[in-house]
Amino acid sequence: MWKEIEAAPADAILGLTEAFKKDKNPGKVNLGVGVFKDDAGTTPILNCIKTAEKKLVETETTKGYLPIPGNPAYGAGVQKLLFGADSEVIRSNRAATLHTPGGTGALRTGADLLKKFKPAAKVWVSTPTWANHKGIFTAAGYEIADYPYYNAETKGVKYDELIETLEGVPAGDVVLMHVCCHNPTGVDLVGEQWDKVVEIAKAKGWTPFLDFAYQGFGDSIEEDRAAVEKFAAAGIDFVVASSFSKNFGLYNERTGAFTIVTPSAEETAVALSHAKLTVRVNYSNPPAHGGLAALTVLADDALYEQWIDEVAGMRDRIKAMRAKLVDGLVARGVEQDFSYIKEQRGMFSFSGLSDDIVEWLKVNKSIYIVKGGRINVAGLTSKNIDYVCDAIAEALKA
Ligand code: PLP
Ligand code: TYF
Repeated sequence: MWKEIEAAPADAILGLTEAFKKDKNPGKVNLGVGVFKDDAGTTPILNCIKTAEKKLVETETTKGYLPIPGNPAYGAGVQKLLFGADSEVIRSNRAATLHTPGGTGALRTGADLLKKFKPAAKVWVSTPTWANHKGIFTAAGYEIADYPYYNAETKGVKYDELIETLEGVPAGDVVLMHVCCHNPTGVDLVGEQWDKVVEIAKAKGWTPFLDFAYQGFGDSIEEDRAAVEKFAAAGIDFVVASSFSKNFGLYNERTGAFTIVTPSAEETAVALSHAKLTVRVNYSNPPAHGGLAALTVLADDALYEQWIDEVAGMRDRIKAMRAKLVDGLVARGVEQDFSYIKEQRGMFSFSGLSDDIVEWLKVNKSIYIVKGGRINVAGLTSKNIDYVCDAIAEALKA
């Protein structure tokens, strides 16, 4: 049956890694795919996870199926991360959490669940957004609409246009928002800007869908959840897709969570019953290992402290590389102002490099950057930073 069918194009981000692997240049640098790397250029297993995994191996007695929503203790642990341990949402049983295969699994579970009850809803995404957002929601049958977000001139958020658009989103539509460390821009809403968004969501009746893939990569686990707490305090319906790929380094263990918040415990129980049906026909129940490892860390005071330190270590390393990149370009006489890269948050920097420069860097220097100019700052190391700064300086002058 495949004879007549044309091959699909490679994924814009993962395809870049395939090209990188084939490149024979020993000095090649992959600044594409969003994976944390340490200064040695490796994606480490966190020490807290190593310890947790040892514990698991010693204490696990079965590989029997998990319940459809996963281990209830995992859901409780995730809710503490999302809302804080003494949150009203938790006390009132207004949240239900399902262990999902990664943040992607959470997004798709939420997309399918909401589609069932809002078949005509559009999903609104930021311009730009993570490429897979459109793919996931399109696959779930949604029409996609865009809201203004990144301002390439100011390197900030188009706040007034964003607010105007959100004011006009029809009740019942879904609005997908990045809680922190926006992918790909690294530019987030702050403080009162979130209050305004929450106020509009409440007044207009659209459903916030929060994508939370980088908790801890902005300022801290607690500070990065500020927007989630604001939505929770509003007493409205919303959902959250959490990914633990980055902050627990559990990329290939496919560890995430889908959380539903409603105004009452009764509604949440109804929502959960339907979410279970959605999961049952997709992947039936989650893969256990990554979630159990994360739960082991969350449930142990010493491992939790170690995790907080390790997340801070990843965050600080990325911040340090941002500064080295900006200062390195200044030191090479680059006149274009790149200082905004220091202010961007999370793993990514929307560098402002044009697609022509991005292509030039790939062809001439074996430096791989996503089209649109997104740099994975964690791909910079003390070994390759000078090479990258030299190459960008040369490209800008070429
Ligand atoms: N959402 C955003 C914004 C992401 O950047 C990512 C991963 O890069 C995800 C969701 C999905 O994460 P996971 O690998 O856990 O599926
Ligand atoms: O770099 C990014 O934005 C992501 C990374 O299954 C990624 O696309 C790669 C594989 C995957 C999920 C996310």
